[in-house]
Amino acid sequence: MTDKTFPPQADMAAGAHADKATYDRMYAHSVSDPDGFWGEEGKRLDWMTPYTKVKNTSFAPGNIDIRWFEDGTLNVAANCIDRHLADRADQTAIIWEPDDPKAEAQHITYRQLHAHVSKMANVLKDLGVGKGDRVVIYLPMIPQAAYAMLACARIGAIHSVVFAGFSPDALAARVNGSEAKVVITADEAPRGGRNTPLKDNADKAFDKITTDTKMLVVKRTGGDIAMQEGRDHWLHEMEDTVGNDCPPEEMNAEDPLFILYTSGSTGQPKGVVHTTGGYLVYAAMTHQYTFDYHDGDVFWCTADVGWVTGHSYIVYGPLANGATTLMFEGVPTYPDAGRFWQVCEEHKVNQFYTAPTAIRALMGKGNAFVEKYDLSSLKVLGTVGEPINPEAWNWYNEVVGKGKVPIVDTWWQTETGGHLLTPLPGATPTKPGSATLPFFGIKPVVLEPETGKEITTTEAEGVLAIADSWPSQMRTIWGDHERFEMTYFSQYENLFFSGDGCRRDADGYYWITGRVDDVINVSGHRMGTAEVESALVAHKAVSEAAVVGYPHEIKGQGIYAYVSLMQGEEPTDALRKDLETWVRSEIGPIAKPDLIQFAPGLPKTRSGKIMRRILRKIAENDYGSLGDTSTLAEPEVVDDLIANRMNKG
Ligand code: 6R9
Repeated sequence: MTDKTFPPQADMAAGAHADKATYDRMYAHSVSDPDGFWGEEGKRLDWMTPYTKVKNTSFAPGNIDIRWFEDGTLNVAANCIDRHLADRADQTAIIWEPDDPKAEAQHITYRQLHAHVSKMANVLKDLGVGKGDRVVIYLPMIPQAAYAMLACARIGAIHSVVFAGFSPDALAARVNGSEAKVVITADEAPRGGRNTPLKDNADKAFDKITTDTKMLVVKRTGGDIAMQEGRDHWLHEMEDTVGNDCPPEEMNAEDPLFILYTSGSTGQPKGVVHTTGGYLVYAAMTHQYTFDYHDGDVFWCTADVGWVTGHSYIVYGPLANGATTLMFEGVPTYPDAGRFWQVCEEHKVNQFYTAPTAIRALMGKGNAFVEKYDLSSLKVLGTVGEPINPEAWNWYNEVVGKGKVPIVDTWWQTETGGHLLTPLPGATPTKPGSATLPFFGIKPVVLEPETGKEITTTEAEGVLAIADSWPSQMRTIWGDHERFEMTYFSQYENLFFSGDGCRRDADGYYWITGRVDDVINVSGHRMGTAEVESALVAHKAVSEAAVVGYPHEIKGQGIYAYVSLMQGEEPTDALRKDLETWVRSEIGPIAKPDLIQFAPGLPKTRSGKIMRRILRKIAENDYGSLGDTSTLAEPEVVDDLIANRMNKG
């Protein structure tokens, strides 16, 4: 089978940062001489002390040690703001589009950004935050979220952004885990015409927060909230008491910049740690090349700053490049399914970056919502978060891009900091559904899952690992370097294991086939099945639970939960609703199971291990291939599971 390919258009290639020849030459250089290549690329930043060492990394068992530019010093906020003031103080840094389409957008210049960030940095200092301290940011998509991240960077504090859709319990766990000195939140978070009581949620979290932590509150809506004397402070009141000047702290390239919690296959979410120099070099470089960003362009990434995509491609990459970055508070379908395209028209967006789940949802609403708007400013369309199915790719290409705008399907992870597999708009012929080729410096390898042997033929199918370090690789798991090694380096020696399956075709193109571990991808959000299970079993009616993913038309994957009840509990619809609400409140709305099946027993091996393979097959409606069930302790439970499955499609 030959896949349809879409070569870059000649005019795009001519004006692009990289055409095919440039990509080939730079890629070859990047992997044959990483020190030389990244030594040059590092100069895209302003250093306080220039580095003399570039790469010093080890994937060796027992000694996972990753350092880039290790003797250089710099400040991320100075690189994202101060150094642009000479040339572009009055250029818009952030366009903020509020949830309410009738409310006016804000244009924040680099000069204004400098003032806002400096003030917030001084407020944080007044609250006792210093270099190396942690600050949790629990904010909606408002400019203050970016100010807060940059304010931390400015004073050398480590931020940990918690998605505003997470529950009080999830917030408390992250505050406790990082022993944060301050939580920055807002009174309320408007989204899709409704206000979430964010400060109330934070208050609930504080009931479970065991550290000595203060709260800094942004006034977003002016809604009625309670402030606790001594603990809670209004940002605007404190800003009246501090000066405008806050010199950027000198940071080592390997000082942590942020922690971001993400789900894994076992246990509770882990705090991924990114550091200062390498992260920013790579975020800036990928933003420039992957999106072919040029001075004066308006760039819009629709992710939330609570995810890594928002960190690297709303805040750090674009601002390091002196770009204009758009920040959107709302949702794709409010007031209607034309909202994205209306914003693209209004702000003449040049690069638009979103998730396949949003594309699929909008595709289902019909083309009229797109066709109403003038999208002629678009130059590059991007996707991220999950595999994009060819139907959605084609719709994005034909209906949104009118067949003229290159699509970049970017594969990467919280752990990788920036794009690892992606086309470059002027260089790479694309194929719908493929993340195509490695970015500069990335050496992907495909392994046989069982043996770990590298498959060296061009065509290959197996699991995806990366053979060498790149500057924005995560450095450790907060407080648990051993778990870092166990999670990413213990499966296959001397390689970083991605957790994804993939296929490499005859042209050397990579096709991600999805997670091979117990992580499911719901609307582009990572969810560990273990997390949902532990929330379910925390309910008094539940004795045991097993969670798997199943194919879902819009979300990519849905959450399917098999639940066994305590003696005497009745499997009613009311209980099912109650369990849904329970999981929402334990983790957040994104973790709510789509389907809950009450199961008198779960399929287990004689040693008591739940056979997830079988549960997955049943959820997928694929029992022809259940495989060998003879090793089960009670083979008959499978018949009951099949007879009562919820997914009747
Ligand atoms: C950036 C981000 C990472 C997981 C990753 C993979 C999936 C991301 C993808 C993709 C296919 C793409 N994923 N991009 N799968 N094609 N273009 O999403 O980070 O939230 O950590 O998720 O998402 O399974 O392993 P994160």
